[in-house]
Amino acid sequence: MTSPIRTERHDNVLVVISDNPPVNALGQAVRAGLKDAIEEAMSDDAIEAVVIRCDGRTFFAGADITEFGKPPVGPNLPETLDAMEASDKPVVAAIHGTALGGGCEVALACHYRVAVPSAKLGLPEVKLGLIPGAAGTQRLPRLVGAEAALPLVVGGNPISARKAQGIGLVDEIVGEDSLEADAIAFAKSKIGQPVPRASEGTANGDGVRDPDLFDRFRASQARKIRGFDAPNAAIEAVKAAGTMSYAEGVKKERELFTELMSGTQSAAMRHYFFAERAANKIDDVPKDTPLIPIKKVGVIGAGTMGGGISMNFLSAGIPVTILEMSQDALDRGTGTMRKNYENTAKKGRMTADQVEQAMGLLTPTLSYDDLADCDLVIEAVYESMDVKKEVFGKLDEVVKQGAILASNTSYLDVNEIAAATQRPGYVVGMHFFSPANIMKLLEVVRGEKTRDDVLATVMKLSKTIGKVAAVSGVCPGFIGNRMLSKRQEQANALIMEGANYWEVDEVLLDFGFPMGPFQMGDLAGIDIGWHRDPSKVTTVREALCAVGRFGQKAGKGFYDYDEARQRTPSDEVKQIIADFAAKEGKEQREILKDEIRERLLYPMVNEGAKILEEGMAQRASDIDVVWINGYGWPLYTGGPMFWAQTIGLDKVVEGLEKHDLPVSNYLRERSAGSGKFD
Ligand code: T1G
Repeated sequence: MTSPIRTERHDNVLVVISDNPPVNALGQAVRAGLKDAIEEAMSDDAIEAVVIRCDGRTFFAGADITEFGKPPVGPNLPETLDAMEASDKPVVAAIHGTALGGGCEVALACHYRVAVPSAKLGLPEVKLGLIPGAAGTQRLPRLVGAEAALPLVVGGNPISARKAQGIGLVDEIVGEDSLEADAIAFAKSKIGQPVPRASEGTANGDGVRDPDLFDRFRASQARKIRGFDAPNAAIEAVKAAGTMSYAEGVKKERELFTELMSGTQSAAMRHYFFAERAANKIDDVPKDTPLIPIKKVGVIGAGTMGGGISMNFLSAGIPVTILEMSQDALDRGTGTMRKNYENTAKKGRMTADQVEQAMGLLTPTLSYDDLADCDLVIEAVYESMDVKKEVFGKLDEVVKQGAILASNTSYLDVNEIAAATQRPGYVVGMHFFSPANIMKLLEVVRGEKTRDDVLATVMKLSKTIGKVAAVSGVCPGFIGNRMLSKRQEQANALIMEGANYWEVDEVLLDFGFPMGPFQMGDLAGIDIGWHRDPSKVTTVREALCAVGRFGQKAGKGFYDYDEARQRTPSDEVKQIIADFAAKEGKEQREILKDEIRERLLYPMVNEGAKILEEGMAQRASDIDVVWINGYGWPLYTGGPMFWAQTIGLDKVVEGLEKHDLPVSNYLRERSAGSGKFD
């Protein structure tokens, strides 16, 4: 098999080129080829400088993640990079695309780095539950200083070539279309000069002067890194660069890396990496299915959902015509969209021009006729089947043939909605999650008659608007809400049986969710949908509303809130629940957190198994993608189905049986078999 690495001589410069699509991952063949090429350059006196570049869309985008978890095969990257750096011949990294992870480490081991303006550089290993493992945590702080290195290593987000130049990671920005020639010229200009090495000295030259830097940084990231192991390890590795010799620092990095690699969090996050990409593929839709061009989108409803949905397309440069029933509602909706954009601009994440650009693509209207030439229309109207059917009936009359008609419904039957039109093949569900311009998840609901090209178009479009899409079949609640209802059922049952509602929330918080159901209820408002009759009390929520406990906005709901909105459990609420239980003749008992956790989470896994068994999800990993992106299931456990496999499906079955909860045949069968869903 030919090596993915080749070399070309340009006078006294050897250009080492990798051609390993799709992203020049540093797999075994690439590492071996790199090693040989570097040895060729070092042993030939006619070669006085080296340029390393990649064919295709990007410079090395990291180690080959598919090799992880398998026995390591040499040569190993760190040794190859140390040998290269030790050379006295200048080695220049010529960067385009995304130099990530091991790719960025290759660049760091080069003596110089040049990049095209559109290039990005980063160390995203923490997003895989790892830290850089080829001396990135040691070279980067020595090159750019610990302060600049920390956000890159601990946050894992890439930076632009210009920003990289600003911190000293990139030496020169070269022509977008003349990378190789400019890199060769740059390399020639360095011949005969002493070569700089990023492994020399310690971070910040003579060590980090600000001893509190690391603790301060850790505190500033507390909310984001809660529960994750890798970010703390990354901070420790960068700290080592400021206090240890390079050799000792690399040893420390290796220890931290190895521990993370063998841990459950990295296995979970590597699973998620591939799960997210798999979710965008539809097994029975050919890859080359022709796509429907989406040049203009219509949105019906300018409320919270309609406005948020519209912003996704506007931000991606796709014009939107938004329809409301009254001018007042239309003005309110478009006003809210502008305010959201302006808030984003205030945080520096958008420029004022970009706000105007986005809003300039918006056409408000009161008339269905203005939707006639849309390629896709998404309704985000009131969750009532009658209303949806009426809307789709009108769309069917007005909108051009061949356009996609999508419903943002969160649980209604998309087949029934499709039947209200003469074009059921063009009807699909696009279930966004509130706030729709922020939440990444998009549940694409495939009707019985939804056409392949409609599905393929919506899946591609989801990437264009920055969403993570997963396909669901038509069933109540699709994937996410169907499993959520099982957790909610148990949460309500638990507090009636005597569990403290704040401990139900704590169990989910401790597990890694952003908040629990009762805290969420207070945030959203206990009085949503309340009939406003305090004398009519048939549920705990009605009882709370009856005494003015509407939630955070009222200073009290399930919890009491102080001015800083800090919550404390309420004896009054505990008593209200106890009274309810007594009225229903329910014996209350002490319920420990282990039982709470099992009864909240195991029924979700069981429902996920039923979803798979019914074919409502293509694969278990799609369910993981839904729950991580739509409901805050902690990424470091890989999602409900991967987590269940990690703790053992047999444990889940046992727990369900212990609490007299249903066990689906599919779950039982998988537990007794491979112990895996997919
Ligand atoms: N290894 C293996 N396959 C990879 C890969 C990788 N590093 N990166 C991408 N792919 C596959 C991906 O699964 C998909 O496959 C195809 O390439 C296109 O990817 C030693 C230990 C580079 C920004 O974390 O962030 O280096 O689905 O759909 O949207 O210290 O891929 O087509 O079959 O994402 O244009 C660190 C991960 C590794 C970078 C391109 N590097 N990749 O995005 O395409 S750990 C990363 C990405 C490491 C060192 C440590 C993105 C991308 P398929 P894609 P994209």
